[in-house]
Amino acid sequence: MVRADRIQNANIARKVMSAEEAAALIPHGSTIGMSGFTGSGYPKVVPAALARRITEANARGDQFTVSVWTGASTGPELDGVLASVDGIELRMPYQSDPISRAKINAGEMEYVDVHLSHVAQMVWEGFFGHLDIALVEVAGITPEGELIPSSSVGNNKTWLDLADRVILEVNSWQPVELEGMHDIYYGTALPPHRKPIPILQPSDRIGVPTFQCAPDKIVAVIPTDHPDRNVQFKTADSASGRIAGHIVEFFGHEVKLGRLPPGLLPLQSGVGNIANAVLAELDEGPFRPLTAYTEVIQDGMLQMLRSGTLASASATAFSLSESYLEDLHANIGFYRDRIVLRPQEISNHPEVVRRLGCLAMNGMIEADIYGNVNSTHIMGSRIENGIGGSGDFARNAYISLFITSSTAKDGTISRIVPMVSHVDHTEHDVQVIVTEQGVADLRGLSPRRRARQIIDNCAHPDYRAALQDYFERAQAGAPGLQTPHLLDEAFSWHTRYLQTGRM
Ligand code: 0RQ
Repeated sequence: MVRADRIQNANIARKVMSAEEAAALIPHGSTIGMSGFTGSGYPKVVPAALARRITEANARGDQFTVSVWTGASTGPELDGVLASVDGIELRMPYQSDPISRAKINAGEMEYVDVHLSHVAQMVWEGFFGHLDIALVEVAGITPEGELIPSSSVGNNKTWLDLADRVILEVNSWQPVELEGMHDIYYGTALPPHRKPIPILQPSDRIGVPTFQCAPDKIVAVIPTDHPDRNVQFKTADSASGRIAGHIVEFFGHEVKLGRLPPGLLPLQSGVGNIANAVLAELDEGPFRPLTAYTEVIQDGMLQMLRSGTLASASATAFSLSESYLEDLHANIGFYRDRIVLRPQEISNHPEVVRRLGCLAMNGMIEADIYGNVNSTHIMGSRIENGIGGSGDFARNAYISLFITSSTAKDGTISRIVPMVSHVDHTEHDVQVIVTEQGVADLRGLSPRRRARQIIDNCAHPDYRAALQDYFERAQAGAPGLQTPHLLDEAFSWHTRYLQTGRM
């Protein structure tokens, strides 16, 4: 139910209008900073009204596009509706929407794929140009005119600070008890004025619970009651279960050697089925008490907070299935004491990730025999999603793991290849690779020793001999033996797949 009492400031309440009226305030060519991160906290009604306006303009023969910046991925009511009317000229910094993906890969939408911790500073530096409008979902507005964040923080602080004009969607579907869960840090600055970010534990609070916004910048307020997009998790398959088992065993080994404490170090976990299976296994495992300094709170983390395995979690957003969303809303007080949601420049900040010593676990498209990782591109050219926060965490983690099944597309693709078709994480940022086959611990190894570990421990048996053969012939025929490659053959696995449907 749309609740007018969520807007407690009389001056701001006077700006309530319909989504259509708000969309009419957005001209062609605008750059809009929108809220939203992994399907939570994105504006739900103004983008659709804007899409209708774009359709009408196009029918009249007028051009109408906007540039859209967000925290990360959003939902069909934002990316989907705007992409389907060819309304987005440029998109950054991350997307996972099927329509947007198709438009980008057809060359019809410009896409800038950015490390998520870099976005705010790049916008402050002015690299991306001027921000005209902030379109931000909030959970409420206090009598003093402060904005209560909703289910993600993302880049909202930056959008609200920098935009000329602000449009707010006040969503009464979001629990009002979210107030107090957020920690909005106003201490960032550009060099040479930066100070240390004083987070020493994942649960530390260093900011304030609300966004500040100059009231005269707010030009429109739209009450809504629309739910966030849910994610659907498949039940863990046997590959995910085996990967999870390998990771728990690996951590156990590190604890035994005294290289990790019994409660491990703050976890960062990507989203998806494998990540959820890993969290479920950790929930059963011997490590206590765990903490998380991550980007997104997913089902597995709520489960671990409930069971007490996880003491606290820091992130910038939620990404939950329907049943866990219900659990969050029903027990919001319990979770508010244990979860801190921060701006993504802080949740993913390299300084903090390095200081806390995060254990980073991210998915990948493919890795090569020397440990370079491709997280973003299919067959070297087609974007899947984007680098997201994987680089923020991988380079700065205490231990950086990349986890995947060893094949894709029913075994027709090996995710271990001679040379990756696109590089997101270089061999220098990839310390451990885990597939259902096993673990390649690459720390301290030279490239040729890495190759043996990766081929022997991680490649699927169907592809292992061919990788071994390539590696041996490369050592015989390459122009050097530090990282031996046969350049005319290095991408032959990808070209064979494109030509025959099998690597
Ligand atoms: O396509 O569904 O059409 O079959 O790519 O692959 O196996 O479902 O992989 O869900 O684990 O995601 C890297 C995309 C992995 C993700 C990536 C095809 C495959 C399928 C997806 P279909 P899977 P996952 C913090 C960190 C970057 C962002 C990030 C990602 C589709 O992990 O976006 O890490 N990472 N953020 O069939 C051809 C290959 C392929 C392939 C997979 N080698 N060749 N197609 N596919 N491998 C994130 C947070 O904390 C939020």
